[in-house]
Amino acid sequence: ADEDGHELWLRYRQVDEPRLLASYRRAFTQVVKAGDGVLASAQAELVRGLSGLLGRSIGVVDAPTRSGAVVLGTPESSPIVRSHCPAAELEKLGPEGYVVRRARVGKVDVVLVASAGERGVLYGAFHLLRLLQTQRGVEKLNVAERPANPLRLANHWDNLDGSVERGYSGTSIFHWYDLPEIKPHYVEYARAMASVGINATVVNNVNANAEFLSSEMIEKLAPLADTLRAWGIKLQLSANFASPMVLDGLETADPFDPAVRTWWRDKATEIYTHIPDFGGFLVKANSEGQPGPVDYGRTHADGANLLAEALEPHGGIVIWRAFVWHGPETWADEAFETFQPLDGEFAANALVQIKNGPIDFQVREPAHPLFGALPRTNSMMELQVTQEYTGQSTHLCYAVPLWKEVYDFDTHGAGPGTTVASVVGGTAFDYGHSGVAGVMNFGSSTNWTGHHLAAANTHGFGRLAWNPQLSAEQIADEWVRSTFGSHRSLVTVLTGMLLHSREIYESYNSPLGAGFVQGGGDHLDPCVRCNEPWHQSDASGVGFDRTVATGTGTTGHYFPAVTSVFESLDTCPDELLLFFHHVPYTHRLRSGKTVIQHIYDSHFSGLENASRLRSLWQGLRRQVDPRRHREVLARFDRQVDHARQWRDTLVTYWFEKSRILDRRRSWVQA
Ligand code: GCW
Repeated sequence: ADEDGHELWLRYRQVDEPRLLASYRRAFTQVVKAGDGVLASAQAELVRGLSGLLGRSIGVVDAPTRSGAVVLGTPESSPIVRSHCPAAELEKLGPEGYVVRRARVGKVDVVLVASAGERGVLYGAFHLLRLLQTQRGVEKLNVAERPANPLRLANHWDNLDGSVERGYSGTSIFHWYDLPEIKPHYVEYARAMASVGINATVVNNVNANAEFLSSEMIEKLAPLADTLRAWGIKLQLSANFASPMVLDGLETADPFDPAVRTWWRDKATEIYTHIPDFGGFLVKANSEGQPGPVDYGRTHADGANLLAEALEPHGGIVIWRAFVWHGPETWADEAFETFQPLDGEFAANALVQIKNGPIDFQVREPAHPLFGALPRTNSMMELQVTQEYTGQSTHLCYAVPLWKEVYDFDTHGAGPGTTVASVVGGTAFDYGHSGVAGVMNFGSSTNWTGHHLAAANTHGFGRLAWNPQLSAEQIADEWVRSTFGSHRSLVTVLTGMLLHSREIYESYNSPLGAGFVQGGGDHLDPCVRCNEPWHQSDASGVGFDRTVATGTGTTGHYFPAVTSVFESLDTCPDELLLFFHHVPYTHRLRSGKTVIQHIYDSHFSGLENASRLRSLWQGLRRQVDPRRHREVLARFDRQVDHARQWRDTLVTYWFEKSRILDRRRSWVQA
């Protein structure tokens, strides 16, 4: 059958391995009625998933009547859970954690999917289905999980006019003007998000149109919030800081103005009247032209606390973005210098949301120096799922390895071992709120993400947010099997393609941490000359001197153990060399190559590897349905063409700058 990809990784096709199929059919025979709301969603998903995977319809029963019944619930909702799962055990896993295991109930063996909370039941149901999707044995079921990150947030940069900022797969999935009408695809969206553990979503762009907080809009959004709630997802909104002025003609948005404070308090009350579990606000302030507290001589903390105060009585949070900059020279430093001195000044229900690196979602950056440096300020991390600087919807660039590097980065903030994962997971410091946000890549295209393979990033973002310890291999393998099936060679080839894709993109895009070579406003094509302020190439060398000794001092924003690694040429990792140092073109890397030769070689091998990705995909023709195969191949055609453009542009540029010939390819003309 021709496949449009709309089901993403929730395809639930019948298991094609006969012995496994038989064992699954014995292991899962019926689903016991679970309840309403989120429990009903969990039940429906199990019925749908098991029916598909087992290739037979799975019925719902009031009580287990035969072995293989799946019992799902909380101690409140299910007497079987109450009597078979020690409350203390479930409490320990929290309302989002779960157990999946067997138990004997009367004369039958059942499978329990149990949690202290309804969300946990839903996540447990998806876990069970994943086991079958990835063809795991189920003889010994003994799963106990809890999420590492409390907040697992989707950020949509969707505008009121239906456009999506940095969206490469069509227009917004949210049809604002048709609200309160609920489209069927909202439910599919919620299922996809819930399946990887997303528990809140900000539906509008951080460059926020104030209209999203208008009374009319709030009323229209309420049914959308209801739809999301059934899948354990809280609705949140990006708030324009000047809303009191734009919407109600106040003369100021000064956080210290009593009328402004009243306005936000009333607005919060109004929102909670319609959306009782509203998550809260996300704010981009005093950044790239957005209004903010600094306009009134107040600090970012003053601004955040104004909104926090309004949300506090209702249990809401305000997420305040740390992304502020005023030009290439200070770009890597400004967020740190603005926010670090404010540590301890943010309200208990406020968080600072920090991009993974100090620049802007480049293919490689060091971790942001603010991680670990805000011990008294709830912090969370912002990752970009939409591939603004990493090939958009044209290039394959699987970001899970990149994100894992950030999670694993040791900030030394509370001594050695203070990884970013421990900071945003809330265990390193005494945070009341913390977690991870992903700038989403969903749009109106039939397969949601434009490039079929880009959905691996959506999936990977959620899975890592749940558990950053999962390996990139595990996550890629899981996505491939659920999306394309478990054909042996397909799994090996496609998983390998995903895992290498980021380094391939990097090698023809910007090796050695040079960064920011995409030009114009669209950030897709090379514009290496117009970005000289970022990579600082000149006749003498290349790279941005961000050392304390001779440069901008960015290295000094890290904790001393980290500073010393980045500061010295002897210890700075080669892949970040040009991010921290300006070096002569003849500087030798650990490989023995000069920087310029590495730049040349890597652009050539990058293109070769991009073509290799294309031919590997071609080789999967028999294992992938025709439509998806054709559509992905067309993307690879474009990737290869574009990689050639990248290679030619950058190699030419760096030859002109350095006037050093490519040792291997003397055809490069002077
Ligand atoms: O990544 C850059 C983008 C902008 C974006 C901004 C931000 C939403 O180029 O489009 O605006 O950062 O993160 O605020």
